[in-house]
Amino acid sequence: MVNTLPDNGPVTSRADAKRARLREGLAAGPVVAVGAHDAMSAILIEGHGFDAVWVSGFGVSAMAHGLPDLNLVTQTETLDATRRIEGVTDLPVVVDCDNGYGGFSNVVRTVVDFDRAGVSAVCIEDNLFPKRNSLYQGQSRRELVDTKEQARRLRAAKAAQESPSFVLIARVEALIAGHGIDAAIERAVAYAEAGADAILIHSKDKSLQEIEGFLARWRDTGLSTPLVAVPTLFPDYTAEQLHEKGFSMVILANQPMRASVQAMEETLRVLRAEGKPAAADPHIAKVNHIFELVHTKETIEADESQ
Ligand code: SPV
Ligand code: MG
Repeated sequence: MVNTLPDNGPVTSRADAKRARLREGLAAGPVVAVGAHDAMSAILIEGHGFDAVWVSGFGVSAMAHGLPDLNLVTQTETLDATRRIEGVTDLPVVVDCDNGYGGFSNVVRTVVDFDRAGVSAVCIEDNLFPKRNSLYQGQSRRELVDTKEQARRLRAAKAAQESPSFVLIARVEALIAGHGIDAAIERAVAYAEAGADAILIHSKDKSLQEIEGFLARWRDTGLSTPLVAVPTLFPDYTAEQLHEKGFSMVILANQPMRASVQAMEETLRVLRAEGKPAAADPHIAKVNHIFELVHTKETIEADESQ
């Protein structure tokens, strides 16, 4: 990343290069994407050598808006957050677009708008609006869009995308909703046949039995659409291990958000207890480090040398 200021253009060549990188990564596997909730988290993810940035709906809801992940953040708010992230990273950006923010036309509009914004991929899930975060363990309604209707939306979205290399990931929530492996396979097949470029199969079964069962059935279908995992609740498997099981992409969706919250809480506790900034200094980033991360010196030099 050599730009001193966020710079999205020219959108085609920059976007095409990132999309090609994502598609090559999916073919070779595993692509490891890490969840960003803002531009700084994307800068840090790139700096630590990961393959892609996941714009986390959970992360943007909680960190940028202080809201629960229940479809409260709108399509345009997600697009704003995405543009800031897209502008500061050379990594492919994969955007969590929830359920496309509504019905058929909302899904189509979402794909067109994010494609035009230059991102490499979006992920559209089959949770009915308003969705519930998949990791939430409390009592909540979990209703899915009818399979045929979701396939219809995905097919139309694929037909509407303007850049051939833009990647549409269809996310199957059947396991999360408790519908079982048969229903998950039926949905995954329907979405792949509708033209999805990858299938995200989400699960909260820590034993991985559900995922293993899905993978065995998926192999039987003979379909070669790449699979994507979000191993938040089966965190003991490495990306390589998940790749061996059949996943082409692994999304570490929320660790930077959780690290940020824990670090801020600890720092605030120390500041409150000790009453002076020096108490926090050993545990926090140096001001100069922040200046460096956002290219402060280069930006001033570019201004003052011309
Ligand atoms: C997100 O990061 O917003 C995701 C992943 O969708 S999860 O929270 O596991 O559903
Ligand atoms: Mg999400």
